[in-house]
Amino acid sequence: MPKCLICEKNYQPFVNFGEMPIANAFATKEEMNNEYTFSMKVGYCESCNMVQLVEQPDREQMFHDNYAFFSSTSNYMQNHFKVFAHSVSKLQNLDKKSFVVEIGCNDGIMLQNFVTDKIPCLGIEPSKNVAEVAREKGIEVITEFFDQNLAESIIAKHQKADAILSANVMCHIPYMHSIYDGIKALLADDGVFIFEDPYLGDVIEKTSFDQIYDEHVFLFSAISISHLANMHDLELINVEHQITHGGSMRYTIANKGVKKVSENVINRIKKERKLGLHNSEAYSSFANDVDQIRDDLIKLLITLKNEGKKVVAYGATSKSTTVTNYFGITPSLIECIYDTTPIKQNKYSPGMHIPVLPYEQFHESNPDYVLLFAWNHAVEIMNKEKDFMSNDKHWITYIPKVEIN
Ligand code: JHZ
Ligand code: SAH
Repeated sequence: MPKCLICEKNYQPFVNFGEMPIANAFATKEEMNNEYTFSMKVGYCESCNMVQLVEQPDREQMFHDNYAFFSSTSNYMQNHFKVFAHSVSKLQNLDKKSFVVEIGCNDGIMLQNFVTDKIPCLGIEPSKNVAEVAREKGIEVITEFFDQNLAESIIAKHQKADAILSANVMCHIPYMHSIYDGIKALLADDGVFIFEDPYLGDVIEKTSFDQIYDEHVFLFSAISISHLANMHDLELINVEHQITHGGSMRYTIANKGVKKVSENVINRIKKERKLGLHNSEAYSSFANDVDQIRDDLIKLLITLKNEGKKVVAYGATSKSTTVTNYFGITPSLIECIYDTTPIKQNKYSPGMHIPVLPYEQFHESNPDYVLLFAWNHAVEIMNKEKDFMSNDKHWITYIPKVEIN
């Protein structure tokens, strides 16, 4: 039986996706012959309530100098992080004497706002190619993995942080205790650690199984984060639900006893208990629910193929690697995937080898149906394509169930 990454108790997996490739390993023809895979299972620890991947590839397999995800590809997300940054400045009264650290700053989508406002900041970003884009925006970046040792070296060179921020990064890191020890050391007495990640409650309610892939080691809840913070003499003082990435939660953590705990925390934990997230039964039907989506989607794609329809996909997301590989979606069902990210273009999707083509060719391809892999950006994308999609063309979505729009 696997051992919990947080409390070391044994737990049982509740869903098994089989062998999976690295979600962001978009491959050239040569690389396609030598793909790394790992066994992807997810379990729930009854002792500390943490939902987690049983096995995870080494971090260097995922985060390196050719990392394929660039945060700034979505205009909606650019605005989201601008509003996020300004809310932190207001909460902590930040000024030119303050210090902000972001863990996993990627291309600088969040920190660029602090640079504009002349608030001193530092990004930690191990994937060198995306870090370089952040540097071009005038952001100071350390290209290493954050952990307790790195936190100590930041304190020695800079000062304690008034705000430590992180978005869609904490759930990527298996060595949580070293992270929290580092946060505890780096945080000023009245500092805040604010992070957001895809929310377990949304994943269970919507069966958004494609949030599960190599990079996502944990699916957090207020219950599990409150417990983890406590283990490190820290305290969960606020939670705010976000609509980003299909439903996320923003958690605010402070030194224990220093700041008032918001009613939001108590209310959210009550909600989670009502939903049963603290009981293994909540996870018992998940695998069957995923298989129902698989059966419906595959049936639809085969029907469309038999009718001679042209079906393509939109957004070569990390999430789509779970969908295509678990469902067995090959180029015979989906011709290609269109995406705006240059590093993914003219390569093949991990495992199923669906060609990824430049977005510029999407309109001329004249599809009948478009499978929206970037369903979390549905509002932004459907709005952008509304004129093009109006003539007898249809979107297909599959979270929470298969639908033709
Ligand atoms: P998107 C990544 O997940 C990986 P992914 C990571 N593990 C994570 O947690 C989240 O991000 C934060 C393209 N696109 O955001 C760009 C268009 O082509 O759903 C991207 O390749 N046109 C860190 O990969 C993809 O779609 C558009 O108009 O699942 C979107 O990827 C837009 C808006 C996007 O994240
Ligand atoms: N914050 C951005 C980027 C998310 S992508 C956003 O929300 O869009 C996840 C990033 O975390 C990657 O760029 C990856 O290189 C980085 N990362 C992974 N492990 C890390 C660690 N231990 N310390 C700092 N960054 C890490």
